[in-house]
Amino acid sequence: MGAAVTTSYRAEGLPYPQDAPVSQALFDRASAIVPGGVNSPVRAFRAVGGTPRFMSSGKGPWLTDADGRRYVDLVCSWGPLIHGHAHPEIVAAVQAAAALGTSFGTPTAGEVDLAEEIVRRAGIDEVRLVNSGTEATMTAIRLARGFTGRAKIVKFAGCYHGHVDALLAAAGSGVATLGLPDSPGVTGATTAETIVLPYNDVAAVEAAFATDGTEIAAIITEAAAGNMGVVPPRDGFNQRLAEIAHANGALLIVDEVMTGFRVSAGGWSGLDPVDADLFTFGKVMGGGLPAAAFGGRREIMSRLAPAGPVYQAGTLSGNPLACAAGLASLRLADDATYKRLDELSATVGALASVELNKAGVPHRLSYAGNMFSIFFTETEVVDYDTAKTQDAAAFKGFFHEMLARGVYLPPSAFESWFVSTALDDQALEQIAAALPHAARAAGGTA
Ligand code: HOZ
Repeated sequence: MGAAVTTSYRAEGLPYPQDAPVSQALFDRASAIVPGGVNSPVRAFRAVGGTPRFMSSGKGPWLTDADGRRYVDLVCSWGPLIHGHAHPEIVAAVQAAAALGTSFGTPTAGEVDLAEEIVRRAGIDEVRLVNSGTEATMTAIRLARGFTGRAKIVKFAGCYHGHVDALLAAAGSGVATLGLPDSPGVTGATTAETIVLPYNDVAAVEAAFATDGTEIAAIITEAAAGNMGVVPPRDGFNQRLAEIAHANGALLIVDEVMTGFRVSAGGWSGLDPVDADLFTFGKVMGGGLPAAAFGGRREIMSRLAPAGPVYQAGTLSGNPLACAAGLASLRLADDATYKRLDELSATVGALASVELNKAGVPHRLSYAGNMFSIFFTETEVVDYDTAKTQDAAAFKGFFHEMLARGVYLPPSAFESWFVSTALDDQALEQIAAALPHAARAAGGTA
């Protein structure tokens, strides 16, 4: 579908029109045949209203939509694109792999290369490659149950671990965005074995283990929560979880799908070491293609089929294109990359906070490494209940003013913002120019 090139609006300093006719036409077509018009809920803009933008291309820090409008991208495909869009080395790696064949259903050298890179960075014994974060957490739980011979799982309210049935209880991300209590289709029997506790609350974990300790297979936690907005673990929280789990014969699963290889070479656990038994990974390790993984101690991983009896499989697991993209992305991610991501996220967050303060808008800027989000609330955010104190209307106004001025933010107050090293001066200037308008809109005075 042809797109009218309307970037001149931005060149003249004018906001983009609120309607997006080409995206709207695509959304109408999609809505006729795809539930809600999208293949993953948050991108449908339900929490902020308006027409979801259908993107046609990305280059460096920029996204271009089907209406020909250009945006600075602060979503980065929900985290994977730490080097920005269409990085030449990642594109070349994918092209070279594609030219050799897209899938073989056999082991390949690329899988071994990627697995070695992950194991080295994460400091784990073994890893298994899968296709999505959901698969990774689903299997990690199955493995923890198979290893311990126990059924119950502890998770934290507002943490999201993909759409695994047992973990769709008080979940973050799209479940939080849409304000769903839980998901129909997940049976009570399934979630009866899930104990949901408040995030960052060690006493609640101790109490749960005092009651159910001999039945709990594992605690699963996001390494740093990023699906109720960004809420870092309190100092020592993750390691205390490991101690409580181990004292009771249970395992700790640390979900690094969002943080892994994004916030440091070794993920959140590279910044905040933890004696976890299993880790889950995704996003950055796939370089923008579908790839994820779980791994950990050999004693546990060796229970996985075909080495052991706990079953897991996947036709496209370790796909050659995904492995090539992931490996290229990880090999590009050196100390300078992480330093730059930290600097850029600090810059963007500070720019936003200054403008919100000028506009008199109460907010909390919350970081976990280079992931961050802004909560429109006066309350300190430490868990899901406090995350929910934010003013949804303020976020909506802020979001749409940023969008109109060429900055693409996550269309939900319950998601992280993500930066890439591709953010250059021009992109930062566009963000800086948009923020005063967005801050006033958040205060209802645009
Ligand atoms: N689960 C992702 C956000 N944490 C994807 C959201 C979407 O695309 O709907």
